[in-house]
Amino acid sequence: MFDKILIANRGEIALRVLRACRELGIRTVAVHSEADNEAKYVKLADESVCIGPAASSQSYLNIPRIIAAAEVTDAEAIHPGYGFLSENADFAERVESSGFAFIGPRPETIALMGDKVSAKEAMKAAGVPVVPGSDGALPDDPKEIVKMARQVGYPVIIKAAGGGGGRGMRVVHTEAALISAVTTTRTEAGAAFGNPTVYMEKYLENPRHIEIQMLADQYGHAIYLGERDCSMQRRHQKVLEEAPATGIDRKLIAKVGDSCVEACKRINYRGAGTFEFLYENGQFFFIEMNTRVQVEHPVTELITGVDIVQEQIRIAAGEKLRYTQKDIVLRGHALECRINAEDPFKFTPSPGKILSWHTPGGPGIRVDSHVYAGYTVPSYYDSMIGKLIAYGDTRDQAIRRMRVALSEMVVDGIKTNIPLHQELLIDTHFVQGGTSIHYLEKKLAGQG
Ligand code: MV4
Repeated sequence: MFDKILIANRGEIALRVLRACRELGIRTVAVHSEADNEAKYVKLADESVCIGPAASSQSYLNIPRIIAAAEVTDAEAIHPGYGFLSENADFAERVESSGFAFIGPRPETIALMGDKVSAKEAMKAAGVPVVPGSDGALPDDPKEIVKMARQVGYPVIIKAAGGGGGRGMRVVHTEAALISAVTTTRTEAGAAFGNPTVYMEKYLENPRHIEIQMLADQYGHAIYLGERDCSMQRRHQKVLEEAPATGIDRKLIAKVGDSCVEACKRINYRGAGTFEFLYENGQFFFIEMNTRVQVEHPVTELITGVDIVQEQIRIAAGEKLRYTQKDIVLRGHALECRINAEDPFKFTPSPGKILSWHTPGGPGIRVDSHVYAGYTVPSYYDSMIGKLIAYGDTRDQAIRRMRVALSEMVVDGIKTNIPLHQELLIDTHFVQGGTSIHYLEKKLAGQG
């Protein structure tokens, strides 16, 4: 096992990784920007290194500084968390070529999955169900593109190979709009991602966003840890996640999960990863794979009993998976509310000093947060200040526990989205379960 790990991230995930390290008896190095000098997890870490000014581009995205910090502290491995450099193949490559272990997949795997065209091809070849579409990059010839769209059937969606997470895509409803949409998406993709490659898919009008959590070791073993429903989102920002997904045939999930296991084995996947699917009319369609630990990993931890961050570390250290698929038994239900420093209905950021902070507790409640009374939420980074996670034997019990937890939670000094969560937790459609990716935006627009 590693002696010392450098945590190349900030906020709640830095603290989450720190806790996993401590439990494993691993020393920690926190790297931080000038804006995060006072963060408590920085003081909790065994060592800390300031890697630059507040702007992420000069600190949390500054590859040479992070590698230099690992060198001067003699760390053995680097955990990238989520966001920032976590899915940057060049970073993973430079971490490994500098002699450190990257706690994540091989750089080539990150690059393969970063290109959404090659990711989809790899998954299709492995037997994972994918959205019908162009089967690769779109050709230049407009006539061929028109022909493809007729075969796929309108509406179609044009997506950038270098995009993902909702960036670089355009829905097309008619043949008249097709070619200009392709041209615009190409131009924007070239400018935004340095890659003008685009592809086409059938546009699914009202799907749910279901994702499957994977773990794979370096010896050809892979397992899936069930699924999460992340449909409750606004502008591609998830708001509330849960596991398992309600109302989906468990046999179908097992079949899709098995195909994900097969895919991980084929691409020689290493570490934790997530297969993102759209689910509509009883069918799963792969869209993207995430090669990092995700914000919402705790809901999976609660229903499986697996510590995903510890497993990431064990895998990177060269240990064999400690679980086989039959060890993974889903039990109960978990919900996660992302707590953001923002106006609950206007969504404008609300950074500033937290004057009081009281977190809920009791059976089945978990709070993952780095903040405390007196902490100032910096304006430089995303607005998430913590995650409130509720577990119950049933979804109904998890919902009840979450309602109580939200009512106990006190955050003074800044605005938070807690009032939005309180509304959602009594929303009849949410309580019923199975709402689509468009539900929250429609509700907020007054059509819910
Ligand atoms: C789609 C889609 C409908 N049909 N692809 C958005 C984020 C990126 N990961 C893929 N996205 C979508 N791809 C097809 N063929 C609808 C979305 C989409 C979406 C997906 C997941 C979660 C939220 C979303 C919000 C809007 C659109």
